[in-house]
Amino acid sequence: MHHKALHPFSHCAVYCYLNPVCGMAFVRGQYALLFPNTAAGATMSSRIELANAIRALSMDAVQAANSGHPGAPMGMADIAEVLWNGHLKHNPANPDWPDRDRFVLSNGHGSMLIYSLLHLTGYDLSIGDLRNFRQLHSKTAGHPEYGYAPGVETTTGPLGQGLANAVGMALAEKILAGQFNREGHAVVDHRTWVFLGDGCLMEGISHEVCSLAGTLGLGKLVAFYDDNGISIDGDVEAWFSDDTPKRFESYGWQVIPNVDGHDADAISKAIDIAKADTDKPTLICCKTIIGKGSPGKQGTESCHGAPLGADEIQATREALGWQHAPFEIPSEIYAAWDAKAKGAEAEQAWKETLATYAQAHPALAEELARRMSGALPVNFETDIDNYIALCAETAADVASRKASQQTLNVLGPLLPELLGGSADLAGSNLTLWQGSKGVSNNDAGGNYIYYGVREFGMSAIMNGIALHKGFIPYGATFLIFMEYARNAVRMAALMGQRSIFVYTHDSIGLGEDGPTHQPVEQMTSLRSTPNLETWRPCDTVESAVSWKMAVMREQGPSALVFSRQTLPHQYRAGEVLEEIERGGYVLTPEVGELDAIIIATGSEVSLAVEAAATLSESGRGIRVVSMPCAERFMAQDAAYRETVLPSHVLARVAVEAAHADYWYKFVGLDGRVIGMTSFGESAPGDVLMKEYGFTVETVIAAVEDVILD
Ligand SMILES: Cc1ncc(C[n+]2csc(CCOP(=O)(O)OP(=O)(O)O)c2C)c(N)n1
Ligand SMILES: [Mg+2]
Repeated sequence: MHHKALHPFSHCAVYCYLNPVCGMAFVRGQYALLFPNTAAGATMSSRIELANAIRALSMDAVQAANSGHPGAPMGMADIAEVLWNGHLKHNPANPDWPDRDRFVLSNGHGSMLIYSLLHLTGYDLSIGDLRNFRQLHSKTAGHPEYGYAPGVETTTGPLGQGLANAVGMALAEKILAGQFNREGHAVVDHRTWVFLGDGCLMEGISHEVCSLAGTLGLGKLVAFYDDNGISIDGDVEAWFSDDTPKRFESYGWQVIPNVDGHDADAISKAIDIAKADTDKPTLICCKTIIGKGSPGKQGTESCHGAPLGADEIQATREALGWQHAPFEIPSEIYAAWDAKAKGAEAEQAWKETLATYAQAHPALAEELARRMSGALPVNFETDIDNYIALCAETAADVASRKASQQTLNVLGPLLPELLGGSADLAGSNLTLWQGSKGVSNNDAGGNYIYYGVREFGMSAIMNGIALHKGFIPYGATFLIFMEYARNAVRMAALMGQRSIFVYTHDSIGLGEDGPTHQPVEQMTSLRSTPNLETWRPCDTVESAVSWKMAVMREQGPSALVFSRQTLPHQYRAGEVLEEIERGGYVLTPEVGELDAIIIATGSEVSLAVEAAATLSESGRGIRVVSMPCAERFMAQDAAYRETVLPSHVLARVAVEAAHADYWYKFVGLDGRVIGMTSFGESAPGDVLMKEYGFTVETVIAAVEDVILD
């Protein structure tokens, strides 16, 4: 073992480090080479000691919680130390500074790594917060949760998705820079750094997003692969033997292989190489030892996801030469980690760049501020309301996917923040509007991403774009392939991000493509996701309203579900237009006494209206409730819901060409649901609709039935 001087990251110190090439036990004192008299008069700590602070906090917090993952933070501590102390552009006092670098811990199980970093560098995350690791209502949740601890840029834990979010962030940076930077004014200029493990690389989504990141040349994305050869079941050789460097080279990435992830000098050099290439994303492959520092457990899966145990922690303290009590960090170590002054300086420098930009391009500067704040243009609501009124007046019969595209043609010019896309179904999803312009490697000035056939990747990238801010992403596929993207939709909802998921070909009504393509249970799945709003509009008016609601919903995602087939326009009294926003409303009032209620959505609304008309000719008082967004309806006050669905009227029928079960909470067990309970078939759509009972006659019969009950 030897020491050597590193190029210093601060002007007054020479750092020492150890070059551990193996997992040998460490002898106390080996790292404790201190420089007692620096210019500042403080004792400077060695890089290893700084990294050991992460190791100690991580093992002690996991031990205190009696739950968690010490292995990854201990294994990546040296990499994190070099990145955070030497390269990361951030300001602990202002985690929302728009031009900060983004840091993503895609191997989110190593959450104590990011909590340690945030605490040590001076974010508002106290030692008490660290002591509370994994406890109810603490900021330090088991996996990093967006919105809990300041500085956590995205929720991670579902492996591979953090990496996808990071790709989205880097893509957002590139496009925003393309839209706003001007000669001599780089107001958008930051990097995205992501840590990931074997698990992230085994997950299929890593292929989807890294392939796209290479194609689009996201040169300011830098990924660190924690190549420790271990995952939960043990040595990965038996289930993960890819040549990762070759894999990433073939994606068009710059790959830096074989970096000793415990050698600060080597890591820093690799980062310099990564930064120098802004044409390609970079993967730095770091050989590391999981749980490094724990003499009895390092290098094995035993330290992946369980506390080390009191005895092993004691042995680790001795091996590391870390004599401090749990959660006790010496002041000189705090001082060496403290990034507040450096961060304030960096933000100040950016503010000066911004001020010069604002002088040269005042309108752009104002628009950039608006975009980053997420606020909509002041006239947005009036403009879209005018369009909704126009749809009502025009009364066109069109497929709702087409109605969506017509709405986009209105929204596009109003909202330059819309960043569209489709997973290779632009012509079917109808997501291109007249002003859509593709983003490419060489031209980042566009507003539309051709995601290719990558539904999961697209959706998680959209979340990264939304988290980055500056854009409202929308991305589309067939409703059935929402399934491929399911967990990213869930993560958008969990994080409260304004991602707009557009799903067309919404039922058996799509016809000939058959049961593989016909959604049945997907609506239920979407509707049961907390904080997601799912719209299934019935005509041009409801389609435009659904877009308006999705755009205006700042704290969560929306799924907009559109038909392949043409849907007739529905006539409404003028004042009813506003009630569409409540998610459910009386589309057709009953004539006379209210005998029964038909609830319908999307393509089945017209069946309900026709059935009600026929029934009212025979003297029945039938009300049709259109319910394009059941979640939003359920969120209305009880009085409104009572006016739409009076509780004394139990004669109720629901009609929707999706899974029947969802509707029993609205119609009651004595009600009738005309819905799907099986897969569909391959046949023309209108034939299938008849085959599965979506006809006026069936609806009439069901209503007669419930009235008689
Ligand atoms: C999508 C997903 N599947 C499974 C898990 C459960 N899980 C958490 S960590 C892990 C192993 C990850 O291995 P690696 O990335 O090599 O982490 P290391 O053990 O090296 O820290 C698994 C299977 C998860 N978090 N996310
Ligand atoms: Mg691993």
